[in-house]
This record gives sequence, structure tokens and C-alpha cells, in this order.
Amino acid sequence: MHQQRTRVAIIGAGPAGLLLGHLLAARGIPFAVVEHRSRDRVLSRVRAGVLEQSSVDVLESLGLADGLHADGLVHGGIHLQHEQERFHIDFEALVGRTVTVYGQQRVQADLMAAHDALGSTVLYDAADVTPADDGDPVVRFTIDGEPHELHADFIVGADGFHGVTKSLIPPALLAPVEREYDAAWLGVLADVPPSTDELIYALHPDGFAMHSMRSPEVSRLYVQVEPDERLEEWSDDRVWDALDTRLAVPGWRLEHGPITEKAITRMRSSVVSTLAHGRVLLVGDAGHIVPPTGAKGLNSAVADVAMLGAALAEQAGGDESALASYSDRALARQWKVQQFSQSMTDLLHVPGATTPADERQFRYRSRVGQLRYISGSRFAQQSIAEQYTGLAIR
Ligand code: FAS
Ligand code: PHB
Repeated sequence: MHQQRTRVAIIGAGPAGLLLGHLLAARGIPFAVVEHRSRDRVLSRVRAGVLEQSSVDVLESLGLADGLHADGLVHGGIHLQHEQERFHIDFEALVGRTVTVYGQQRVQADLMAAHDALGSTVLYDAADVTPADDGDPVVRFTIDGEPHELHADFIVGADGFHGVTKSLIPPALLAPVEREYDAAWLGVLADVPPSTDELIYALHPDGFAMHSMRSPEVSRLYVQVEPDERLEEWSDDRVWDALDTRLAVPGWRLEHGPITEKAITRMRSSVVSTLAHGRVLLVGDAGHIVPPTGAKGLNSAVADVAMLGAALAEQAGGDESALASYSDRALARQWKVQQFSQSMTDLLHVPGATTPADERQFRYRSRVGQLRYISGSRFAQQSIAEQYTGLAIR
């Protein structure tokens, strides 16, 4: 039996877990990260693409922003589109802030490399990870068949939506609140330069489409599909046809290229009712998930980690107040993010195929009306700009 003791045991080496490790390391607080997948598997996940200004600021404060400053694409706004009309929301003019397009895989690689340089304890390929808190928080697991016990003062679940840590919180207190959406996203990576300067979010009678990117050479694109659709039903040609149709505006052309990655992601909102129970704490997807329309998943994880990292540092200094209020503060911010993600999703997606035809038509036309209102209202655009670039983290 390998026995270890640390101050903070972090379960999960995704962006939340590794970023929390960096925040703790910067404050001299001992920690260890336990991850049940391999390092390569964690790094292989293609997920988020946009960093809020708030997230860039957190990474910068830890000296972890060199990669995103070198290769990130700073965007001063987004395009919204309906009925072949595209309009720009100018974040810089409206709220003086920007976002940075920098894929989650790059963020992950930067966090991993920085932990390697620190010599941090990040344990991959851990099996049967079992946290327990019977007064002495401990995480039990095996690596290569060898049993391990990691005793800690705190256990932080950074283990995502299907993680194990939340099982330590009594169900009546965890009490997740959820919404299923009658749509899913089919996302592709394509080796072709983006056909747009900034992201395009488009509402079309056939469904939502988005043009994002990963670099000047790689495009990231999405189309709305039915929740139960399978990848086999979507050939590359069908994907490009749908994107051409849904993103079309007169005089503009979408460049095609080889699709190198294709996946369908269900859309769901879920928020637990507490992120803290005794010495057990949750951050990121372990506590909440959002539909990706508002680009908030990864950014919400960063916000939780910034709040919890500061609270654990203050607790180490003898002041428990920030830790005592962490869950309330993080959840209060998260519900603002949930409503933004929900509103962007409802605004830009057509109702699912099971919706009666006349209701589907009414809801589509009312969305067109809302987009027309937004295109002509500085106030409506300022609200979107303020939320898309990131609310304050406090
Ligand atoms: P993560 O899920 O990233 O990381 C959790 C880690 O814990 C994983 O490495 C997992 O292997 C590990 N783990 C789980 N159970 C464990 C156990 N029992 N023991 C040990 N380790 C365990 N967000 C956006 O903003 N835009 C997007 O386009 C977008 N697309 C997405 C597509 C998909 C398919 C998914 C699933 C999510 C997407 N997201 C997107 C959201 C995503 O980016 C998350 O918000 C982000 O990964 C959150 O980071 P973490 O909280 O660290 O959780
Ligand atoms: C992405 O580039 O993957 C991306 C961008 C914005 C979103 C969702 C995904 O809202």
C-alpha cells in the first residue's frame, strides 16, 4: 500500500483540475491530482474553443498565457445571422473587451507542460478511484495494480459531469437541476483556412450552424442535428451541404477541406445545488454543464477554480470565510451563465422534429424577430457582449 498525505487531493486532470493545481502551487499549498485516463487520452479530447477575457486574465496571472498569446486568435466580436442577413456584434466598441480563440486541447497541453516543469504530482491511469470522507478525507485507487491511499485535508472533484466525487455529497443536498435540449451539435475539424474573420452563429430553418476555428489553417464548424442522430447518417458531403445552406449569405463562400474529426455532442444544462459539503468541493463540469452555444463550459470551470483557489489559500492563512461562501458565490455566477447559455441556445436553434409544425414555425419566426431586434439595438448587443466576454469572477 502506497500511503501519501497532501493538503488538497484533486480528482480529475482536465482543465479545472490542472488549473486548480497551478493556483495552489502558486500559493505554496501542497496538492496531488488523480486522473483515471491516460495523459494522451486526456489531451486527445477536442472540446471548447473560446476563452473569455476573464479566463485569459486568470491564465495570465499564473504565467500560463504564453501559448495563447503566441497562437491564440484575439477576436473583437462575433457575427450573428438569420435569413441570409449577417450582422456583427462589436465587443470592443460595446464593452471594451475581447475573447481569444484557443482550443481546449492547447490549454490542456499548456497546463500539463507547466505541471511537468513544476514536478507536480499528477497521477494518470489511476483505476477504481474511490474518494471517502469519514472525517479523514482520503482517495483510494490503484495504479498498475498497486493500491494507493491519498489522505488530504480537502478533496476537490474536478472529475467532470460523470465524475465520482459528487457521490460524497448527500443526494438531497446535491439535488441537480436540469434541462434537456431537443437538439445536439455535430462538430467537425477541417484542414481548411477559416472563411470568416470571427465566429458566425447562424439560425436557419433547417437548424443552427456555426463557423469557428482553431488556427489560420484549421476550421471548427458545427451543425444542429436531432438528439438521437448518429454519426453514420452524416457523410462529409452532407455536413458541407448543410453548412453551405445554413451559413449562406449573398457574395460569401464557405471554403471546404478534409474533415479530420467529427463528433456529436448532446446538449444539456445541469447545475447541482451545492458545490461544497464538509471537506469535499466541486469545480467545473463536476458541478454544472451548459450547452456550448455561449462558449461557457470551459470558462465556467476557470471561474470556479479561480474562486476556490483563492478561498483555499485564505483558509490556509486562517480565514475560512471565502471557503464558507465559495459554493454560494460560484453557483450565483453559474446561474447567470446558465441563463445566457440557455438564451443563446433558444435564440439560435430551431425546435426539434417532434415539435408540431405550426409551433415550430411560430418559434422560428419569433427567433427571427428577436435577431432582427438585436441587430438594431445597441443595448441588446451590449448585453450579449458583456456576457459573452465574461462576467466578473468574485
Ligand atoms: P472535464 O470533463 O474536461 O475533465 C474531467 C477529468 O476528470 C477528465 O480528464 C476525466 O477523465 C477525469 N475523471 C472523470 N472521472 C474520474 C474518476 N472517477 N477518477 C479520476 N478521474 C476522473 N465547452 C465549450 O465552452 N465549448 C465547446 O464547444 C465544448 N464542447 C464540448 C464537447 C464535449 C464532447 C464535451 C463533453 C464538453 C464540451 N465542452 C465545451 C465543455 C468542456 O469544454 C468542459 O466545460 C470542460 O472540459 C470542463 O473542464 P473540467 O471541469 O476539467 O471537466
Ligand atoms: C468552438 O470553437 O469549439 C466553439 C466556439 C464557440 C462556441 C462553442 C464552440 O460557442
